[in-house]
Amino acid sequence: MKITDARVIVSAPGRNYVTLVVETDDGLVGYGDATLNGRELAVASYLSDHVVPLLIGRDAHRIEDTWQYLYRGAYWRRGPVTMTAIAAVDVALWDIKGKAAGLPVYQLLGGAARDGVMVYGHASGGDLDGLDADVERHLAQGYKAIRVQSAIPGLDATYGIAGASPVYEPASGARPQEDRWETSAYLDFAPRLFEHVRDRFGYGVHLLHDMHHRLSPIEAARVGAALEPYRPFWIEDPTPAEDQSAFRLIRQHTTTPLAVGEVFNSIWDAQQLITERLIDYIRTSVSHTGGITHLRRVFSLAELYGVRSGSHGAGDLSPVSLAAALHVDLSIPNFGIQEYMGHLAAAEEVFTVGYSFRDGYMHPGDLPGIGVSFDEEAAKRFPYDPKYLPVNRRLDGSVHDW
Ligand code: KDG
Ligand code: MG
Repeated sequence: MKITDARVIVSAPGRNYVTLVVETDDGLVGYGDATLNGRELAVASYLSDHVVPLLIGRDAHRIEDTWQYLYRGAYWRRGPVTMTAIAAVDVALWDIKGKAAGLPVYQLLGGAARDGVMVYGHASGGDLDGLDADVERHLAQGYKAIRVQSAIPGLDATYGIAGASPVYEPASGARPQEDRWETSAYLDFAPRLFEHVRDRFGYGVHLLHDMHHRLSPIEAARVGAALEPYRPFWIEDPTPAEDQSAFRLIRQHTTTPLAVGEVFNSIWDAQQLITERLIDYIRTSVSHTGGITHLRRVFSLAELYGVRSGSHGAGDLSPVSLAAALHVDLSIPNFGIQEYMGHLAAAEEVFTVGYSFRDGYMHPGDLPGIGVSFDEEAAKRFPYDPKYLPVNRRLDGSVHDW
């Protein structure tokens, strides 16, 4: 089965998505997600200019060979642009293989290892009362696990607060929005946030929290220890993620479970974290970590060391990526949890999905392949809308991790 055509469509149904469409001489079409928030056109060019010409004429069934060819064959390795591009090709080929076999991709990955995939939703508030209302909304929808974020008193703009939009979207504007950060304000506030939510809702729901790379190792250690009585499911990205050794210090001081990985793009980014058991959950995403083929490799390494999966699933991953993640989640032995933010209504005009949510669990569905279709004509109604992720500055004006 030969690849006859591949093209990249950049559209903005509610937000920007980069979608790869791959066609074969058997008449099958596969879809991959190549979205890299705020840097969309870099991946679109990598694919259109450098990868698509290599795909034409290749055997669509040879997924591993194509992965190796694009990864090793480029000589230049890793990096979010390269690995997001490879991911889009990989997922499109798994989609085609599933369609050729008449089976959902999770069946090709060994079949269901569980009945459903526990997901966590995002609750946030401009203050703790606002957060309460959002937690209540999620509980009413059946969520068993909820990420809790609140604006921090004294700081104007804080990561993770949805505002009026039903789906949190940090990217905006023709220039990056500038947020303000002061670590001491956060260190005092985080335990109060957890105390408040546990007092109000008890211990029957899993609570998660994202620190978004802002703390030093010893600051993260202090918050992790302070949060122990409130039993977080995890604290996410406590420190800038490039420094794997930082987690050793955090680990020495707290039993609060640690999660990291949404900005990783290769197994090498997590090698030390996994093999030294410095984390509890690896959050690599299917779209930024080389697709299903490489994500499974990361999770298999993690399985050996008792580390569980917790895949990134923000709204900037298109429905194609969310579906691909669900197929992996359903089939691996060391699944932990899946992030689920959902997508804006406009995305439903372009993507038709086979996955479902019920009572806190998701299932990828049983359509052949990945189970998401993409309407290229509808996508034309939503032209690309360039946006940037915010930049973070400390109160003294210096740039801080966002
Ligand atoms: O594009 C950046 C977002 O994906 C990220 O800020 C979301 O941290 C995030 C999360 O955990 O969903
Ligand atoms: Mg995060």
